[in-house]
Amino acid sequence: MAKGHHSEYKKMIDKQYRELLKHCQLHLKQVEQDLPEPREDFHALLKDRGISRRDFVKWTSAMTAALMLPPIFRPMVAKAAENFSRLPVVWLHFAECTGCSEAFLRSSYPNVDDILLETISLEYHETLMAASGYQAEACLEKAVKDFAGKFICVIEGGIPTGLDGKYLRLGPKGKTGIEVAKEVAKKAAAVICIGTCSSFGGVQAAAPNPTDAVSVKKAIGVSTVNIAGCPPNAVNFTGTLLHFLMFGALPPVDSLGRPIWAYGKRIHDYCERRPHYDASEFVEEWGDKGALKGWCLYKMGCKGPYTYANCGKVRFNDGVSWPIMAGHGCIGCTEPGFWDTMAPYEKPLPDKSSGGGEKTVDHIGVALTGIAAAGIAAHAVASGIRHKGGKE
Ligand code: FSX
Ligand code: SF4
Ligand code: F3S
Repeated sequence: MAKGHHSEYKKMIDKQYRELLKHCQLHLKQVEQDLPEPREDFHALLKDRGISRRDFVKWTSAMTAALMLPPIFRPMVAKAAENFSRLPVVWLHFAECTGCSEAFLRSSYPNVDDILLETISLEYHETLMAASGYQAEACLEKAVKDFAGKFICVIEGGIPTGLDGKYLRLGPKGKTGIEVAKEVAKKAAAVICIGTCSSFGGVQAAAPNPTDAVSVKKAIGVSTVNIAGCPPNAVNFTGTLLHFLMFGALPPVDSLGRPIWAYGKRIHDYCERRPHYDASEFVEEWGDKGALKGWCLYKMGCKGPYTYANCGKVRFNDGVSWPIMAGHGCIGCTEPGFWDTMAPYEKPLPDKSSGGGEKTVDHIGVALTGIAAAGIAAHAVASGIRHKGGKE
């Protein structure tokens, strides 16, 4: 690009970010007016858990970068975090292993993301709340009524649709998963699917899928933002909620409903073993010389070239590690139908093209989702709240 064009382009992008920043500032003010007072003093809680001011600043920088925002947004991320506990959330469980909730809520060394999730205004969460039976149902009805149009409906688990949904019944009246999901989702500001089960069906939808389990979108026909992964990364969930608090809109998504800021690139694109892939240095057997040297796991079945997610960038457990760093290939857990399509997990997928190598994997990766550019496009702010109920 010629220099003149380059600076014109930069000016245009800077202007867009400045406008976005203004929108964000106004929106956060609105949040402070519209939503209930924070239930927790966030900074007191951080102090109590041994997180210093410096750690928090470091976290805001990392989260701003993870959200693909320039550093001028750092104070806004901090402000959204302080207001996190204002956001009313109703968290539903359907067919799944509850690993998503477990992964988020049982960290032994809580980091800022864990603490955020702890402060969240959980109006209803079956596995955490003390109430059960009629009392639990009354809690759910009250939350949906009190916060109608304002709460976020988070759904964990796929929805069985066989026998009219009767494989999954909940509560004292024995409502089906389909009925509960429909009732709650239609009153929510937005529906976020947490994990691959609610996003795409997940393990219970794997062949032979005896209960005809499907994604929330397919079961009840609403548009959802899908935080895929089995389990997903807490950063991708907190980041998506922070985005909602900052801009009043959920982030733009790819063709599978996954936020572009988190799922816009492949595991293969962020992988620290990638130079070894490019140099054709592969682990050939568990524990061999290549394994000790951290070579590429493609021949041991790594599905990183077919999988869209930021695991290598944000890692898990406060950035400690992630599957490939720990020595096993990616099994593709953020992709629809991965239990069937990515198996066997320790063997490469059959190469259907004659080309082989990077050309093939790039081609397959792009064909899977057909996603486009990131950057400012990952934040284009639509008017009002996106992804709100309604058929697509
Ligand atoms: Fe599914 Fe989450 Fe995997 Fe488990 O609930 S995404 S089976 S980690 O728990 O939904
Ligand atoms: Fe990393 Fe897997 Fe790609 Fe190898 S194939 S570079 S291990 S993502
Ligand atoms: Fe899942 Fe692969 Fe990340 S298995 S956790 S998408 S590295």
